[in-house]
Amino acid sequence: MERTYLMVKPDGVQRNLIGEIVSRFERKGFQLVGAKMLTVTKEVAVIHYAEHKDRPFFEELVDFITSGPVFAMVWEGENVIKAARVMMGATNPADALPGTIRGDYATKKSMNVIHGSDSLESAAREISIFFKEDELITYEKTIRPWV
Ligand code: RTP
Ligand code: MG
Repeated sequence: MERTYLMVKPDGVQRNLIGEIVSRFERKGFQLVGAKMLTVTKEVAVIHYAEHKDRPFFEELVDFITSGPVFAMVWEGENVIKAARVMMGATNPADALPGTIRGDYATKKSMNVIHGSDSLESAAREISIFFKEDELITYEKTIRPWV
């Protein structure tokens, strides 16, 4: 079953959006298999955002993601990587449709509330950066056939 790495960014934690965000993915029918609060270190931020290291906004991005606690999660489900990206909305909240997380809760590209893996490869990479295998729980839900 496919897994993705989602993270409520420091702005989302400060604005008390953890519950709202978790709730959206629960109600959609995805399964939370790992979650924790943590503060991202500069070293981890540089690894996590390595693909952006030559972009002009890289320093601002690292400063922001390390500026306060985040809520790190692994979610499991059918096509969860793509579906979570759709539920998050466009990177720039000005382009994010109402009904998406960024469309409903963000105005700035630099503070867009949530991160989500963008491919199978990045999901595997990011999950391994933030979670040990024994922190991820696989379990059966009896209501699964209904969702
Ligand atoms: P994320 O990685 O956070 O899920 O966001 P994303 O895939 O939608 O966007 P990505 O291109 O990976 O960019 C990572 C984060 O960098 C910030 N950003 N700032 N100032 C800018 O032009 C700019 N471009 C990107 C955003 O916070 C974005 O989420
Ligand atoms: Mg990205």
